[in-house]
Order: sequence, then structure tokens, then C-alpha cells
Amino acid sequence: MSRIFSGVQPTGNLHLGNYLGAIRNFVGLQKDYECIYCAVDMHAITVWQDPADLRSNTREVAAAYLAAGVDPKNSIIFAQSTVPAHAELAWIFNCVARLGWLNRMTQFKEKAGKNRENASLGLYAYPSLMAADILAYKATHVPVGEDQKQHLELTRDIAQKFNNDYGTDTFPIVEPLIFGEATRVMSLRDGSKKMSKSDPSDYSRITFTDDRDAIALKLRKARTDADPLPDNEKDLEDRPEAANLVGIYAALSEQTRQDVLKEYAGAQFSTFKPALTELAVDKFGPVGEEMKRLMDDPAHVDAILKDGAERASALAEPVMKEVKETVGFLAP
Ligand code: AQP
Repeated sequence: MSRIFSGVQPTGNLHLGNYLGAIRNFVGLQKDYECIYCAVDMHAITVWQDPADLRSNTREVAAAYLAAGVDPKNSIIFAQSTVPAHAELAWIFNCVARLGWLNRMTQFKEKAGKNRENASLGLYAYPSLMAADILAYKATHVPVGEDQKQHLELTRDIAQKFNNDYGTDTFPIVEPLIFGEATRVMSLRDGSKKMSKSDPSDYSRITFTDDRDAIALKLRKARTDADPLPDNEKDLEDRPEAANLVGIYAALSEQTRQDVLKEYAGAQFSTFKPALTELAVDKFGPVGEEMKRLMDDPAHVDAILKDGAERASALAEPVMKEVKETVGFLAP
């Protein structure tokens, strides 16, 4: 059976981009795949995290999965650091991946910024840990937003090189699942930047914890241009902020962008923004409400994470045994 793995970093400020680009897609995949969904806390600490915040944010990612509709009886929900296979396999992959491959990773360049020398070694090796996350379960498909495409190509390269180096077919060559009308939701303040948890402006994103007033305010303040909406997608090409709001509307209403434009052609943003606000409050608001409700019962969330960790460990164990034998490590 094909197996899904995906994860979200517990770095706070979970936003609409995380929901539309990834978490919402996790839900529908449960009927066709065996699904493993992780709160990737080891990835989170590649940049500084306050320990108390990290604990709370890890529960919050699990609560967001549950609130969105991931069923913990069928799918596995757990925290990355509670299954040692991730760290063990990441080390082996650090010895498979080439420096030249990692030097090409645009996310490292963006996150390290100008102060590259001061970035953590973990941030640099991030894609190798991500490959381990996926391949410790021999997952075949990975639902992600578009920004993760390059990391998944590296996962494929690592799997291929491991298989070639050791003359085995241990690892599958994973397929990214990037779908929907919002594979790259952009910042509400700047249509050239993706909506992100670490953007210093809270007005750049709609978060899971935003209530109706906050959603309305952020959309009212969202940057746009002065023109009305066009009647076809092509005319949105040079209008990134307008294209972003139309994309969000399309994703939330489960229509194509063209359908949305058919309905709103000629409309000003003074009409479109309130309509988008209503839609976001209606479709995204309840998910955030449910996440907050679950966060009031941390023991319940912890029990789900514990059960998930046990089931994930059981799946990773035979894979790690096979990998260690292949590499030439002695059995303990
Ligand atoms: N703007 C986005 N549009 C669509 N999908 C997105 N994702 C993230 N941002 C967008 C997808 O959400 C999943 C989880 O992301 P992550 O937490 O692992 O890491 P990230 O991509 O680094 O997320 P952020 O929000 O941008 O955080 P910071 O600010 O820390 O960099 C992934 O599937 C991702 O594609």
C-alpha cells in the first residue's frame, strides 16, 4: 500500500498557508493511503525556540491536524523527537548527501540570510533530516506546499544514491503531492513573499487563532491594487496581491480561480474583500475554534501523540534494522 508522510514545524503562528497548502490536503488522503503526520519539533530547533513555547506549539500542530479532520484512529499523529529513527537515519543520510546538493537549497539561503556563518549546522542539514522523516517509513507520497518541492527532490536524490551506493532497492523514490488552488499562499502585505510563520508582521498572515474580527481586519488591510477584478486569470499575472486573494477564495470555496473570476469580474476589492472575509470565517474559522478547544485539554492531545509515537516506532523499526545491516553496522 502507498504510504503518506508529511510534517509541519511547531514554530508558532500556524497560518492559512499551512492549512490550504498542506494540512487540509492531509484529510482527504486518509481514505486512499496509510497516513503518518508529524509535528517536526527537531526541524523547529534548527532556529532558536523557547522550550516552553516549543512544547505548546508541538501540541498545537497536533491539535490543528485533529481540528482539520485527521482521524487519529486511522492515521498516525506524533512528535518527531519521540521516534529516534528520525535522528539515526538523518545521520546516515548526512553521509550520503553531498555538500554541493545542500549548497543549492534556496530555503537555507533565505533563512540563513546574510549572516550565514551564524546559522546552525542543523539548519544547513535540514533537508537530510527531512529525507529521513519520510524514508524511515518508506513513505511513497508526500503532500506539501510548493516551497518544499526542492527539498523533496533532494529526498529523491538521497534515496537514489543510497540505493546505488549499497546496490539495494531499500528506499522508494517519493512523489510530492502538491495540489489545490493554494499551493503557495502569499503574504497579505507583499505578494512577492510567501505567507510565513516567521514574518515579523502579524498582518501578513491569517492564523488558526484569529477570530472573525482579526480575519476581517487583516483582509481589509491586505495590500491590493486599485483595479477591479478581471474576467480571466491571465490578467492577474502582473497583479500578485490580487491573484493571491483570488487564489485563497478559490481554495476555500473549492472552485477554480477562473470560476471565482467568472463570479467577481468587474468587482472592486471593497466588494471582494468582505466576501472573502465571510468565506474565510465560515470555512477556516471553525477549524481554528476546534484547535483552541483541543488545546484546553493537553492530556487528550498528549495521549494521541503517545499512541502515534508507538505506532510510528513500530513501522520505522524494521526499516532501520534493514538500513543498519545494509550499511554494515553490527546488531546491538
Ligand atoms: N505560504 C504557504 N502556502 C502554501 N503552503 C505553505 N506551507 C508553508 N507555507 C505555505 C506548507 O506548510 C507545510 C508546513 O510548513 P513548515 O511549518 O514545515 O515549514 P515552512 O514551509 O517553513 O513554513 P512557514 O510557515 O513558512 O514557516 P517559517 O516562517 O518558519 O519558514 C509545508 O508542507 C509547507 O509547504
